[in-house]
Amino acid sequence: MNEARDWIKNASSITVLTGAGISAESGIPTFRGAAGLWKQFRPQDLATPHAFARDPILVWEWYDWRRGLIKAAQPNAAHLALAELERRVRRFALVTQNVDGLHQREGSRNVLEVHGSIWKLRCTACGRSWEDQTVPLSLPPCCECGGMARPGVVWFGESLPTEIWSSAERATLHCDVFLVIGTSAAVYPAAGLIPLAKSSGARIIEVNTETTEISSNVDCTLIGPAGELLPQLIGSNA
Ligand code: BJW
Ligand code: ZN
Repeated sequence: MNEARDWIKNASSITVLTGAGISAESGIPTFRGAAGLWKQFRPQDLATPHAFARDPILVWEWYDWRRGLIKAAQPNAAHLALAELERRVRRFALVTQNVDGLHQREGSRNVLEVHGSIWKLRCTACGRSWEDQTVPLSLPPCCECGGMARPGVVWFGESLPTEIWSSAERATLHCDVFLVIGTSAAVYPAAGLIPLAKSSGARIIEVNTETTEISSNVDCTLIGPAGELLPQLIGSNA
């Protein structure tokens, strides 16, 4: 912990990759693991373009339920620690796989949402995208063309938003410290940022409640809840 804290203190450029685990202490379920969403629901029924084409109502019901959980949740100490870190470091980027928007709610600014946002809707006919925070959602048709809206998230088999992904890769290539927080690092291409950071010479620090497939390839793994460890690591509770 002390050594990792020094790497952070001395870094002038930090990039962070977060996953569902950082929002777990806010009461938002993760995807994998014993209490994960994929234990209860099959990803192929809910998180693919094919699933939406087959049963858009079912998919929307699931997203509407998750929007309700997220809206009622509050960012936790880990989100706060990262927002504080951003204010202290010269160059900072927060690459998140999360669609919940909790980083922004806690004040993080340079957030790259590589899997989209649950608060965005996109027209399946004309591609127009808009924000909608209502819960429950009344699912209005597109006001330009009347087409059906879909959640503005990235499903399996879909490409990541090009510009945002390029920014994430650039931030990964040019950082001194790369923090990996609350992700199983099982989903690509996001997980591929970790070896990319390593090959460009960054120190990699992982924070997770358990070891993951990347733990043996990082410089330091801190085991424990992000809401407890991040304030200590970043010195925001000192
Ligand atoms: C705590 C904690 C606490 C708990 N504190 N820690 C290369 C190799 C193999 C496969 C592929 C590959 N390239 C592409 C693929 C296919 C696929 C993929 O990766 N599949 C793998 C699963 C095998 N990838 C894709 O399809 C991607 N698209 C793509 O590659 O496009 C190119 C292409 C186009 C066309 C054809 C082919 C290729 C898109 C992936 C989209 C993922 N979408 C989802 C849903 C988003 C919308 C929604 O939210 O509904 O994104 S799936 C889900 O997984 C979600 C997450 O962002 C993502 C990652 O999960 P995450 O965040 O890591 O969460 P968990 O639950 O896995 O882990 C939580 C962790 O937290 C655990 O480790 C806990 O221990 C820890 N934890 N509490 C700290 N308190
Ligand atoms: Zn439209």
